[in-house]
Amino acid sequence: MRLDVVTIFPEYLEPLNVSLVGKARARGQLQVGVHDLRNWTYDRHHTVDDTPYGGGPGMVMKTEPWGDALDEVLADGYEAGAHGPVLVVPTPSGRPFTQELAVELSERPWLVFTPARYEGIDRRVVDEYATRMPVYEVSIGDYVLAGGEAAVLVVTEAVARLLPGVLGNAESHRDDSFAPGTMANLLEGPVHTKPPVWRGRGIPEVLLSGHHGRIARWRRDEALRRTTAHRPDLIGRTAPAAFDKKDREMLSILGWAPDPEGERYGRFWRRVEDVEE
Ligand code: JBE
Repeated sequence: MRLDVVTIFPEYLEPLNVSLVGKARARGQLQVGVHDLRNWTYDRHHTVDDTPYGGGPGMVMKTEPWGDALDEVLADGYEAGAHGPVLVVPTPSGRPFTQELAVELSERPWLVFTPARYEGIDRRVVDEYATRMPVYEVSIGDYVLAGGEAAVLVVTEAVARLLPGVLGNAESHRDDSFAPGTMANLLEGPVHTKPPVWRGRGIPEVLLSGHHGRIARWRRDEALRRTTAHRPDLIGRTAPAAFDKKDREMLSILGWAPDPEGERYGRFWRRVEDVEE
């Protein structure tokens, strides 16, 4: 896979040299180009932003540097043999970046990222490149960052670990929380390792029992416990068929029941205390 990032803060992308992504690069599984947007400014002050039409606070990133940068980065990539680029635009007004989208992007041969500072990029830039390639406007969460660079790091790491051979163990994806599929998407429960006692704290006995069936059940129950506590939305929208009898027992203990009323709009479970409202 080839990655290009155009940014006014190339040094912000230094983490791409480290850890999993850095190793994938070193092994040649990932080609990364980081490009300084200001290389495509021609005035003394290397201006990349201007005041918004229609008024309002903040500044908007200008069309010309982005257009010239993207034209050159794309031309150089094609020249180097890359093909099938998609544009990935991190923005708080994008669609949510999910594991499903990470899988989709990991299947593309070439990602071009355009992280913006200020109030974002002049709309005409996205509209222009959308006529030439798929454009994904993505948000990594409902909070406001100072710019899209951190989101590029997030998306890159989520995508890179899915590339063939990067993680080593192909099994490790199937169990990922949020892995797409028909199974219930549950958060993973607690994990433990040696020593067996630390500051007076032991290990749940079942994990030392060697009884694989009971261990799997305990892990499933802990996953249900954690998911109901932290992500009730994930439980609510899980089809009843994704839970077995023991799951239902545990859900009942945790105060969850089937919601026949909600089924019409994809809410299959509700908290029992919500009943008498
Ligand atoms: O999620 N994002 O991609 C963002 C980009 C820029 C600013 N805030 C964000 N949340």
